Amino acid sequence: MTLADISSLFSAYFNTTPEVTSHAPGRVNLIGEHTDYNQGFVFPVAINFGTDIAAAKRHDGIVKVVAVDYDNECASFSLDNIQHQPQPGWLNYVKGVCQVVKAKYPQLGGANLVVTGNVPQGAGLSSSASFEVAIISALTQLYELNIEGIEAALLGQQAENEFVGCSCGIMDQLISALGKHGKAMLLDCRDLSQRFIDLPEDFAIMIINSNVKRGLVDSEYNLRRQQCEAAARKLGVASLRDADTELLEAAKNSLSENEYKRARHIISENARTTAMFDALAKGDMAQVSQLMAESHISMRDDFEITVPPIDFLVEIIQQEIGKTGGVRMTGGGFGGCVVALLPKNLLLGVTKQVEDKYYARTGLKQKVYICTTNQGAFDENT
Ligand code: GAF
Repeated sequence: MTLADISSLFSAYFNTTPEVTSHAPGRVNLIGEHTDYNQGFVFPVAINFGTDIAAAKRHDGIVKVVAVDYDNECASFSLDNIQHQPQPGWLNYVKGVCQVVKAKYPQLGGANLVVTGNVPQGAGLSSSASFEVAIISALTQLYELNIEGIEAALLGQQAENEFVGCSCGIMDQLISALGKHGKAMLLDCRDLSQRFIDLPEDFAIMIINSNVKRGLVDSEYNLRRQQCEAAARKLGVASLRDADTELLEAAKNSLSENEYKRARHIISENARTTAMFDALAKGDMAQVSQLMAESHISMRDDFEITVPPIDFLVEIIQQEIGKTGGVRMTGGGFGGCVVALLPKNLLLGVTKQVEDKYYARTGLKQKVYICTTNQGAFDENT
């Protein structure tokens, strides 16, 4: 959506022009899954799907929001009395963000907000983080809150952990805040330092939504987190970031089978994620292909977060691209999307193979997005 579009939507609802607009992107993670809350490494890219907000101040301490994509549903609440809504929905994200921002910046006042977005929801492309970061960006501009990228990401994560109720890590909010055009980010989730690497120009990022209806995502996600934390405790380390294969094998008998497998995924995935940065730096696409393939197998067999239609999508695409590019499931798991990094000239062939085979086997209709990269809402070039 262009700035003019979101501004005119705002004018239509509130009969006045907005004072600020914000945009925060969704993301696709190329490798490094479930490593963020284990203080490890992730490798996401900010994409050309995101959330747009137009906003203006109010002087009565009320936040009023129009959600364009939910039939223009409108809701309002007072900053002095923010109550969690029992039924899940978009409003808790706004309330959660306002609560954590207000706690740190008491000068935050009321606002009128119009919100719209195009990140596919429930697909593992971070529609929630993009929403949180877009709200934080709008409030930061409106009230000149001196919030920068890392703080914005931490506030978004805090809102999601403490108010919405999902124990997510920091990856999604941080890439939505600080992603850079044309680049993937190697993020160290322990100290939040970032290294950026150019993506090869003749390669495309293809995302295929499996359209598997995701069930139990939050409970399975939180369970994986608990299993990782239990494994770290038994290994005597602060987080699985500090464990290695030798330590894991030596302590194997003290871990349950699941704890052992979860830890093995995290240890091997951290190594693959840093290796991915080096492989891209060298332009070694055969190595990229290998690392992404191993990551998928580890998510399937050790972390057990893939589902058969997703495994099948990966198989179809892998056969088509061979060692020229990589493919794996991306995001939290249990459905959602597959990501492929592949030469642009293979896009048509891969799309055709997926169209020919996926529905016939699974009865599900995939959706293909050819993505471009984007910059984060708090990137200095924004
Ligand atoms: C979800 C979470 F929000 C992230 O923090 C991350 O753990 C991811 O799943 C899995 O890598 O997107």
